[in-house]
Amino acid sequence: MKRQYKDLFTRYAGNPIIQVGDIPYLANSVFNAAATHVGDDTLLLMRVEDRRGISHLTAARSREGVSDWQIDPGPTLLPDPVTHPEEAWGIEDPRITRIEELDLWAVVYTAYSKAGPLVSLATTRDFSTFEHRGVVTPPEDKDAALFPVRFNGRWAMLHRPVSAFANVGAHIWISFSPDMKHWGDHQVLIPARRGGWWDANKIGLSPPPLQTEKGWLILYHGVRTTGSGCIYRLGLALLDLEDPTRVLARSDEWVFAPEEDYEISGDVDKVVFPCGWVTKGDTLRLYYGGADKCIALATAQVPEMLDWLEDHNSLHDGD
Ligand code: BMA
Repeated sequence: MKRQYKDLFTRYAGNPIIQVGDIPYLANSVFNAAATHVGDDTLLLMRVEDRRGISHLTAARSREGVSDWQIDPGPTLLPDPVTHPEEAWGIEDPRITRIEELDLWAVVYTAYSKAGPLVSLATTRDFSTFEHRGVVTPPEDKDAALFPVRFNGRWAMLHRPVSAFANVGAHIWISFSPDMKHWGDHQVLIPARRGGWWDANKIGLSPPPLQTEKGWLILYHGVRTTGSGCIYRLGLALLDLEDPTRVLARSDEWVFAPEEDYEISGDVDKVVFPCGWVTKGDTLRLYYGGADKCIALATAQVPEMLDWLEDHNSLHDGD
């Protein structure tokens, strides 16, 4: 008999967990935060958009990862347009990967250059000082994150380049590097579907890949264009643990979509946009931007997500 499911994700009743009024200085909005564990704390690296329209990153720490956020008194990581001209119009949407082998965190983010958005890398050991390692892929490219381990000696990164070529769609790619700086062996990993699908034409990675016993669990966003604007929804995929170029599963339906007021209405309406998740045992905490205005939290059970994906695998359906 087919397993029965309720919604995989449960929203925290106190959402949104962080709003612009919680930031200790004036800003326009706070959203799209990366997440990681630092010691016993959960750390969020939040995108804060200032009142010029330029974004920077600010850290928030909490013991339970739900409330009582201690927010840095000023910006934690500012764009550095003097030494990094590609950061002229800000830095956005970070994803954090803990790299045990190097005893550091890699932060991959979108640098908004005058030639368009591109992917940049910084590393840190304490989330107070950062080493800007600079551009890793040229524009237009965003929604990137590193895997925490090497594959046959090389680092791997998921990202979403956009082609100017008409109607080819924007897909999730995978690339490899010996040093995290120089990337090659680029290939399409998960293509956007076409037609009426929820994830037609434009998709992108959401948080970094999560290692599970069945494979690397991927949460990605699909951008559906409608007569009244775009809807950002989320779906799942699974990659082989040893060879992440092998896609084992991809969900047919979306698993999370804008429903609550703080997701439906904001600076950009109908957007749920996670850049981070953390786990404790089987419980997963997903941190996501609501309507480009606030940060919200939802929880899920990893084994249930994997079962659901097995039952909703559309990998071999038509697109
Ligand atoms: C994407 C990114 C996100 C944003 C989303 C909706 O392209 O720029 O930062 O949340 O659009 O506006």
